[in-house]
Amino acid sequence: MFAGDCASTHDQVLSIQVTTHQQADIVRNISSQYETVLWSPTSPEYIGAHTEVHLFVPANKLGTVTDLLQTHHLTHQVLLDNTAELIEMQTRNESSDPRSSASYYERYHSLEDIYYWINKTAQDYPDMVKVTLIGSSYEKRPLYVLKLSGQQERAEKRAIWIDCGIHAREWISPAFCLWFVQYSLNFYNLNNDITEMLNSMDIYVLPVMNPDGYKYTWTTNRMWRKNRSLSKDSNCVGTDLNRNFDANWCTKGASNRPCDEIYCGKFPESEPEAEAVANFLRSHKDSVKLYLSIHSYGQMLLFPYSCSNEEVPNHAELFELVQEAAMKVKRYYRNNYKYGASAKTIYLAPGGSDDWAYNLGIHYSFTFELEDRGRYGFLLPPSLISKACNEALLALKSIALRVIQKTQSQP
Ligand code: 9B3
Ligand code: ZN
Ligand code: ZN
Repeated sequence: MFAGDCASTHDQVLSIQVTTHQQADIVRNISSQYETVLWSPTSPEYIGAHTEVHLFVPANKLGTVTDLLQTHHLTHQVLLDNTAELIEMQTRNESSDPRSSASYYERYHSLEDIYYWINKTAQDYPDMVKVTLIGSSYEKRPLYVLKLSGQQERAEKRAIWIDCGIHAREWISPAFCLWFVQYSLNFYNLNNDITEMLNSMDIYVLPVMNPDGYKYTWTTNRMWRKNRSLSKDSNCVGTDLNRNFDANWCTKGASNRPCDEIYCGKFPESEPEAEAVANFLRSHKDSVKLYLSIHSYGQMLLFPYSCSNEEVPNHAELFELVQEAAMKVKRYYRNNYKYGASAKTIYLAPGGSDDWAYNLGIHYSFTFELEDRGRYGFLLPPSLISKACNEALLALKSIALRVIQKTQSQP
């Protein structure tokens, strides 16, 4: 059944330890061939000496790839040998389950189901939830934002923005948005933190910013990252929405080649999904005090800049906020989140929504990278959703409550 020590009948995800620049070249090369999918880092150009690389390799290419690794003295471990099984686990019982049970939030949901959920949630909580259409995707799917409000009416309330699902394959991200909305609605007037948050701020939640890509990960390719827009002069599909914002757009850390995972698009906000979010934030920039974008994986609390090695003027303040949040996550969930300015903590990358929002004037701007820490990568089993969401929720509350204090005197 097994031909040779490393061969497998399954697709695998390998963890490869790169230690030299020459090895980095080799792995960059491998990762752009053999039908592999780079899981971490996001793009071959982020692979340097001393990088741990996570690479999805289809079964029929495993022999070739592992031979190459061996030839160049690259050590690797098999991170996952059961990707098909994990994908099956993530999509099991989806449509048949009741849509209101508690376990609803401990499963992943199809796009159709999420649209249904948005509608149902607005109906069930008419006093607290308003749904707004902020635009539509490339394939004309609606982009709905839920506005959560507590019962204390105020004329010009401050606000928080949270978007999930910029990247299609990061399924824990939309799951978190659903989790967060449900938690907020259930615990308003029961949990002090959430009550204070909703009394001081409106919270805008965009559960799936990239619905076309998300749909595609359910039907065709679980590892898809970008949106699904077509390019005129290329057969490759999709723009990386987190490279399409107007923040040092398409400089180092993004690509102008439509076939790449970090393709920046034709021009800033060329993609309807990015444009819709940018338009909404531009028209709410005076009220929105806190911007939050949810991604996975890697467990990090990041803040601007990503698009430059420069420190933002309130770097120290932002650093304190993520440090405190990470400390709480460590204390309550015994989990280590990395934290810091993006360019130094993850990689230099332009065109991201958080940097753009910061430059717009939203000076509390963050990207969360949720679990997994590498064991399952994008294929985090449903049984681990609750832990991933609870710790992110704790970090979110910690930061939001601080921002509420800090912006108190302002309108
Ligand atoms: C990238 C950028 Cl460009 C940003 N501004 N903030 C965070 C990131 C990291 C995510 C990405 O888009 O690569 C991680 Se999936
Ligand atoms: Zn992402
Ligand atoms: Zn990520």
